[in-house]
Amino acid sequence: MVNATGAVAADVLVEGEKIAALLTPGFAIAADRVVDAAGKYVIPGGIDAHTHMEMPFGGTFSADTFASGTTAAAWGGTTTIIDFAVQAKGTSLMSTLDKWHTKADGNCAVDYGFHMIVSDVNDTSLKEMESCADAGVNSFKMFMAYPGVFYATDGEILRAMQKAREIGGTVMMHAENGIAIDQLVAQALARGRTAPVEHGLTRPPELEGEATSRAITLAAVTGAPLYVVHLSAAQALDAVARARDTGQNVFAETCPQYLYLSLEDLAKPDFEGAKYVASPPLRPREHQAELWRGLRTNDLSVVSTDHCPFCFKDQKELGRGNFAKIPNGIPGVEHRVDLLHQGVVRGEISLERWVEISSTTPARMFGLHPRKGVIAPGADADVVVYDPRARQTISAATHHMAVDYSAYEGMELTGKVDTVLSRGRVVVDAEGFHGRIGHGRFLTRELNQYLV
Ligand code: DUC
Ligand code: ZN
Ligand code: ZN
Ligand code: ZN
Repeated sequence: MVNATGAVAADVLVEGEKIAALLTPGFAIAADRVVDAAGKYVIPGGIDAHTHMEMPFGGTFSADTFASGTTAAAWGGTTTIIDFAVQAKGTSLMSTLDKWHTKADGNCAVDYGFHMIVSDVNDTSLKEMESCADAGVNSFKMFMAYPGVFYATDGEILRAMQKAREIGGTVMMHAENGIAIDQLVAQALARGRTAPVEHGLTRPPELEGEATSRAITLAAVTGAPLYVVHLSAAQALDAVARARDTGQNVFAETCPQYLYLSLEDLAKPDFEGAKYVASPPLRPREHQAELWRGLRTNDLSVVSTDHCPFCFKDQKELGRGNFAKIPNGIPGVEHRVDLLHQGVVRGEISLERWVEISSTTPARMFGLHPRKGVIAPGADADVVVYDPRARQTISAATHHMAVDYSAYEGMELTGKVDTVLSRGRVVVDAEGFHGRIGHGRFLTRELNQYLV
């Protein structure tokens, strides 16, 4: 059994939806069902704190529904997702929350929570942040990118951070300088540069570094906790590390695509690069070593997927002839636990750190611990039996996400999910999926447990 705090040989006793006890092996007791995990790891179910199921985008939707996306999550050993409710400009936060409940409630195979994207900062929505927090949604994403859509000015960010500080909420930041990026995009298009790689070239890492520093400064001025989402660039990591060295409540996540994929993928010919368009963009390969180092030093605390799948056919195609119109996002909810286990296999992170960044820290960061993120008496029995020696090859032909390609097609992995329990029910085992759409429950979340 592996927790973030260490690995021990133990039998995990499950009763109903909860973990009842941890027993010394050999103290066998009568059980209705025994899952033999000899030679395997028993870990807390993965928590993917950043997904986008059926997210509206330019007249289309991200390809996974809550049903298909949470089923794929379960296959990959993730038993909790936190998805983003998206405030459309001119609408209220609470009606947005209702809308996302309508999409997700009764339709999830594993447990789920929400963050709120605040795209319209005004007196009403600032006040509504309090109601959101009371409804178990106390983390608020804002954008320094996408002028005219989600973009918030520094003044708006400042006001939302003041409110977050007041209510103990965490501001999650998409930190890229969208004003400068929009100029670079317009210039590239004016020169006839339309291929997917231009998406990466017009969003240079310096503009992520700059925005990250600015967000950190605004957080310092307001005293708000800041969680930088999908950090991709060494420049941004430097800014986070400096802030953390001063003791500021600044945290960051990265995503598997930034650890394993690069600008070279975005440069693939014949529009294939479109499969790799996400924001921030994939970076030159040199950034990867920095990100792994950040995971070891805890300057990066969490790995989430930013799972936002768009089919290559029909959806990514919208951007043929204009890279700026390619829907942003890479599918990944099914493979995060496996891809991070490769970090253990390659000696980048320890076994315990694997559990910490994929389950325990997201649970604590987003107020789900000790119910989630740990194998301990009283916790929900979200348990994964993981076979560290099994081999698998990632392919769209065998994955369960509702998307027609894999960004990791052909990648060979060591380690594979063997059995998955969600609140005491076996939802995946060697025979297949035994879960049920509607089993997943909405999780109201407590405050960030890392705040000092
Ligand atoms: N940011 C996200 O977090 N997800 C999808 C697109 C984006 O810009
Ligand atoms: Zn973002
Ligand atoms: Zn996202
Ligand atoms: Zn079975």
